[in-house]
Amino acid sequence: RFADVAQAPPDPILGVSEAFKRCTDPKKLNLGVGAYRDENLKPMVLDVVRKAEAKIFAANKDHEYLPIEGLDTFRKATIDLLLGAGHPAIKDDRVAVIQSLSGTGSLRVGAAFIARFLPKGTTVYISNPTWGNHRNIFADENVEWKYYRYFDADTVGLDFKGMVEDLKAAPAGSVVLLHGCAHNPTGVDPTADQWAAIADLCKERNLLPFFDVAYQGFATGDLDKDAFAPRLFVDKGLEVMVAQSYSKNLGLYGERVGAMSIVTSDKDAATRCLSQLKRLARPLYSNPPTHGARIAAEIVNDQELFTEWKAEMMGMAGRIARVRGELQAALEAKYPSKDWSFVTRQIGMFSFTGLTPAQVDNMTNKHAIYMTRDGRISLAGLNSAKVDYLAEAMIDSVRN
Ligand code: PLP
Ligand code: TYF
Repeated sequence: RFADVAQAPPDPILGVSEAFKRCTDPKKLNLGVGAYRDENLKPMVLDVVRKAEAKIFAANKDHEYLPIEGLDTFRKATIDLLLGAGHPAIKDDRVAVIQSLSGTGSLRVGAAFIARFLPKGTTVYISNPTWGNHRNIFADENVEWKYYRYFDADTVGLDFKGMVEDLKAAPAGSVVLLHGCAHNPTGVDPTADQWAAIADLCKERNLLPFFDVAYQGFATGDLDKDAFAPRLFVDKGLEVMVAQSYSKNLGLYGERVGAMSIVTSDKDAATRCLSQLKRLARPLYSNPPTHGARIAAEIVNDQELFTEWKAEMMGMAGRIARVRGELQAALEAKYPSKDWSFVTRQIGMFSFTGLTPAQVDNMTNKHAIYMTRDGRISLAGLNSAKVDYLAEAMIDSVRN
């Protein structure tokens, strides 16, 4: 019965962490997973998270089930964070928000919603490349997906023309998955004007934008600026789906804190959409976890903690920006004839280095630097002390 079950392949990103753990080389460096590390390359718990937890423990709360749709104060905080408190869509009750299992679980509930409530055969267009799990999430819900062009390796920038051509060719009613900010894995986002053009195209072609917001705060360090794209689309009158995650910006990775929202054009539709999101969640996991939602709600709904969070967020984004600058300078000093400017042009946690799979193997096998085979490095896993070592390994790898 079970003897014939085939071995599943490891996750291309989380598998890198497993290999890193097994490695005994003292020089080893994990630039695989997109998880923030402090300057000592240790996982970090934000001070505001500690403070919120102290408040929660002091209040002696119980461990009852949350409602299927999650914690009310969390749901409010999360949509306020996305659209800005007092946004007309929130005031008009046009948003269905369900707390779900972080970004991944929220995307999955969204995929289930697409499978059940959008016309049969609706295709989701995802960027090429994208976070590897996007494909699995839609495929496992039997939702068809196709790539749209996104990254231009020659310019190490956005292939905006290709993206627009592909979206123009998508059948009306298709879903377009967009990274809210800090595109994973490329670190390349559309400009404000390009976002506006994409929004107009979605409107003209009746495409449904589905934002994956996993890095709000990590692009610019500013939570509001990083919500520019979803806010613009909603302000242009588009209905959107949004999956949000607090894994990165609050460092709540293992607590599974996030939400799936649908911004509709009328209140009754939002009420019905929420009822169906709850219906989808019930047989999947029944109701979401409590602790992380309480933490996020405490922080976003409390002026003082919220202000502190913004400062800590700026600190994390600032550290990443600093090591980016240092890495680029080291690469330029050691190999001046090559253009390394992409390192600081890219934003968010990642740099897409252009290293080929064979070069990545050299990084790992010869230099004990762990990264994904698509050539992505997580700058959150780099510190000043390791910059030279990384730069030398990269140059050794591109020269061989
Ligand atoms: N979407 C993108 C683009 C990501 O990089 C990630 C990874 O963190 C997620 C979604 C989901 O992460 P989580 O399920 O931890 O919130
Ligand atoms: O891209 C990353 O590194 C993060 C973390 O299945 C992650 O998004 C990676 C793989 C995965 C879940 C989270």
